[in-house]
Amino acid sequence: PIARHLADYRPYPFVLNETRLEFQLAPSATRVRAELALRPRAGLEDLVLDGGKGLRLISLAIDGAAPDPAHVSRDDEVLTIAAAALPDAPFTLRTEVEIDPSANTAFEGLYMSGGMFCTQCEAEGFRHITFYPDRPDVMAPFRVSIHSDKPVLLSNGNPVAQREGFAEWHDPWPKPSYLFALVAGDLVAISDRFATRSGREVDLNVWVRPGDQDRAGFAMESLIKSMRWDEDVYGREYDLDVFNIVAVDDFNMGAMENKGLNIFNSKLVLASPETATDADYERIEAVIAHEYFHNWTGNRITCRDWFQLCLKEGLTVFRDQQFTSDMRSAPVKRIEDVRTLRARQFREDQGPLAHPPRPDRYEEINNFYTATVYEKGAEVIGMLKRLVGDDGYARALDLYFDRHDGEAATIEDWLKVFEDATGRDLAQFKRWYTDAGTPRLTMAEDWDAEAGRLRLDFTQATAPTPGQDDKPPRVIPIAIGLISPNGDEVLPTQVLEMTEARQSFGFDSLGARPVVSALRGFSAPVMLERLLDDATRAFLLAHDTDPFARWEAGRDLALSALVVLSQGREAGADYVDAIGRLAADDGADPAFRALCLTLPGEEEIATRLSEQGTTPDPDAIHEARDGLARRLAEAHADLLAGLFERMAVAGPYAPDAEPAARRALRIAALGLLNRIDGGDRAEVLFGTAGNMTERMAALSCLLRRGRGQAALQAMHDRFGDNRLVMDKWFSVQVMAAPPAEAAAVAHRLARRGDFDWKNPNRFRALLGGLAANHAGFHAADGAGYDFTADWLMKMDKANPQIAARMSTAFETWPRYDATRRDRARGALGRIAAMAGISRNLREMVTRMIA
Ligand code: B3K
Ligand code: ZN
Repeated sequence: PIARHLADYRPYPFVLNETRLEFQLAPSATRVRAELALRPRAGLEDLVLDGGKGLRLISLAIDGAAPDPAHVSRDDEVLTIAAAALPDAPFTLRTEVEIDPSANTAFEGLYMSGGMFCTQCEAEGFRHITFYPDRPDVMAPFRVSIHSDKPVLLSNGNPVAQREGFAEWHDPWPKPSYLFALVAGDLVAISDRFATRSGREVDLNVWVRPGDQDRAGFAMESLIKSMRWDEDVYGREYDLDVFNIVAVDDFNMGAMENKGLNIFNSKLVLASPETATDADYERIEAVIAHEYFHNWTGNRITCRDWFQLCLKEGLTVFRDQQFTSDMRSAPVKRIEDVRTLRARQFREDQGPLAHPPRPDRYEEINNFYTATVYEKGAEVIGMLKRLVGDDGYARALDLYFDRHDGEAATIEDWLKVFEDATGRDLAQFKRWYTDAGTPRLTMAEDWDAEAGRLRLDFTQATAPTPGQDDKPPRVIPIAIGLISPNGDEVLPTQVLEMTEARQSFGFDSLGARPVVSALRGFSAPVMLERLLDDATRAFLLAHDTDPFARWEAGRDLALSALVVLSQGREAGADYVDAIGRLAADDGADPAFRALCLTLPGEEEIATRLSEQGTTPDPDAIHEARDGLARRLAEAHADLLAGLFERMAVAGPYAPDAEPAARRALRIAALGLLNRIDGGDRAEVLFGTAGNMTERMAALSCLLRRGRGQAALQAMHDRFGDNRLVMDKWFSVQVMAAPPAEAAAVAHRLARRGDFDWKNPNRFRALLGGLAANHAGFHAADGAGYDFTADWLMKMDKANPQIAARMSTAFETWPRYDATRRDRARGALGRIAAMAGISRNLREMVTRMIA
């Protein structure tokens, strides 16, 4: 295995002034002619171009002449032209290759989806299209011409010429190859216009397959909101005459920010009330924004190398989170983000795949598009903003855009703009980028009643992670508030800056002993440990002025009860009472109440147990959670039934935050009531719901009561030809299956003719659905592990990126009991021993069993 190391970076020895590409598209024999204007950077060296086995080289010329074949060599990864065959002056390299998009099942490079040509080049897909210095620090303007009989021909930048069978595009903004895109297909657009604040008129198009236009309007609205927001909040304007978005059905991830031509997984574009849930709408809005925001944070300023990936991803996630907070409810968004962070990133950080936001070694870069790079990358920026303040942040960002526009930058460059703009030394802060692992922060209180003085004693420690044993202390911003026993806030939020392994902070002139509201807004991505009794947690759930801390108090109450219950002892009375009071509080935002009424998931309970040094038992956790949910329902049956009725939204569906919040609370109530009404309410709701949000919720409830068959059939009859709805249909059956049957249900579904497994969405629906069924995936007989391993091995031959990504279902295996560990290790061992395993999957499995 060949690892790449951050320390080995050196600039490319040639400067690329311009890239010209000409495509002659044909499904199994596409011709690509490339013309690169190059010049040696300093001393003349060999010219090494990336390009794999899939490129059939037709011709090669330097300044119009074929080089001596003795000076040209190829292996599986690169084409090398010896320095002896190059002029020590600017020159033109011309190549022509033939490629086979129809055979490209990895969906990397140029491939076909539903009869259309499309591309995915990040991170290293461009090398499957032509020979090229396929690295982000080599940037050039592109001129692209396309010959094809498809009616719509798109590439990056502005259109230069369009006629039947031909189009030419010019992108004046120098860009790396990973931002290249091409689309050719039978597509229709919904179109609009946007005038930037300096007066540029931009044509906006969302391209979809004929028949899908009526589901593209929300994506367009989201795009326009994003463009305006980036001008208003970051002062960033769009810089081309057109902005195109294309929806494709076969796509390895969510979407891609190619310059001026964003390509999206159709599930993140297409939405109608009948087919998409509130969560889908919120996600579409966020991802449209995310990709659009990349135009500045990613495209105008890109990454020097792939180790710096979080430079663009962490920042762009942070920006899309700010955007959603502004469009919807900021407190609810913060709570949702923390839930995702804990479920995905803390999980990653505590297992064999832990790595820092800026890794310094990888074998396959596609394995590092992770929750740590994205979500923790965003958290780190949130901390930076908290430490330097809003003004400092704004000045640093302005300086970043001024100083690095047009460049390929590093995390060092990023931190330097903050240092220069604010005068702050960020040497210690940098550890958040270079060190893996989630710090464990403990807080103890010392109350001096005589003096009216409270002292908070903190310690921080981070457990070793693979390859990093030593974890020096980090800067941790700890937001604190103090609440008096009568519920009034006596000290509004203050940020304590912890820099040492142990540190104390004092608060004077207090009349009575206050209750401490700690880590408000989740001010740092740490695990906070403090001794707190249930009565105090219930007090915070009732009185905390910080919505995150308030929600967190309820979650802690629930988790502490669930931990005890899963160990066969009695607990939960305080929790049941406190939640009843909150549910009845009509002054509180329905979305917030919905979050509080949702019990922590089984995975989260397992994580809490293993953080406490206990081996989680998935079956016991499943029962404990079920039992507590039932008790909540029994204790508050009337209240919940009232909420279920009152939160019904009258009138036509709108995906806005306010009606979505009401539906969320209604569904949370339904989920609990479903445990005591035998599924009757769900059945009525399934039959009458006028939107997919409630229909899916009802279906899931029915399946959990073992009476979903008629509903499944009805849904299939109505939506059988809608791929996105059928993905939901596949996944809900596995997710809602009783744990002991989950693998068998998955197995049965996988044998269906419409289990089109090469489609990443369909594959994820089934395999991801199983992984999300905690006790089902971790069934003690190993059926979940074996089913997953078999499919990963099959998928690896077609699409290594998807196989590698889905293998993370196994990443927590070391924390379970010996029986499960043996079976999981056996399944992983089988994968590792597979002949012809991809670099992607091999790296993942090797790290997991190391
Ligand atoms: N930058 C792309 C992700 C590319 C993933 C390549 N395996 C989407 C995004 O983060 O916006
Ligand atoms: Zn991104």
